[in-house]
Amino acid sequence: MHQIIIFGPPGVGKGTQAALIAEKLNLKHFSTGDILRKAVQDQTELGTKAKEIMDKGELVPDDIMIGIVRDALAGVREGNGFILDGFPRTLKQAQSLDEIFDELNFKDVKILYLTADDNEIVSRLLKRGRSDDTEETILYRLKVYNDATSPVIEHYKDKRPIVNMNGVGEVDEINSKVIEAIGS
Ligand code: B4P
Repeated sequence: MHQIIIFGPPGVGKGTQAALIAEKLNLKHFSTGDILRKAVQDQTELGTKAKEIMDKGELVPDDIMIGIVRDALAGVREGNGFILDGFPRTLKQAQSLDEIFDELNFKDVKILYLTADDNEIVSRLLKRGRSDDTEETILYRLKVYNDATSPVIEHYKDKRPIVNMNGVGEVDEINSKVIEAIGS
């Protein structure tokens, strides 16, 4: 069973690659960003709270996100596995996720770590143009990534296998390399 976390800075292509990997390997794709955007669209209580936070480029509180991911993963019982996209984004989320994986007996979790430089990220996200893709918010999201999220990769070093992948290039080429690296 594939147990994959896709990790990297905002706009590196986590959502893009996760969707392709999920399709090719027949995995469940859990994107915390997509879950939040759906809540915004449905105008739920979570959505109203999340929209304001996301539009500023800040992180939704850990407790909320951990609850969402715990529920999502608890539903994975059979099949080819899952790819978790956008989570964890803080050390607290990573520590809680370790506990969730232990509880659910997921023992073969791999990290797929995509990278790209800041100029590439800013230019991609400006082109995408979502409501949280203004230049000011993008730069702030990069700062949040450097301060709060990048330590997560240190947390996983020596603990779980990490597949490093350059996120710059043609989407399909990156995807072929990823599939080769994680195995089918
Ligand atoms: P996310 O939805 O996770 O979005 P992202 O990091 O901005 O994008 P991603 O890396 O998935 O890039 P994509 O494939 O779309 O987060 C949004 C917000 O939700 C966060 O800022 C936060 O507020 C909140 N949130 C989510 N999870 C949270 C958590 N765990 N805790 C707290 N808050 C949380 O690609 C970007 C663009 O690049 C696209 O337009 C794509 O077409 C393009 N692209 C992709 N690959 C390319 C390539 N190889 N070459 C050129 N362009 C490419």
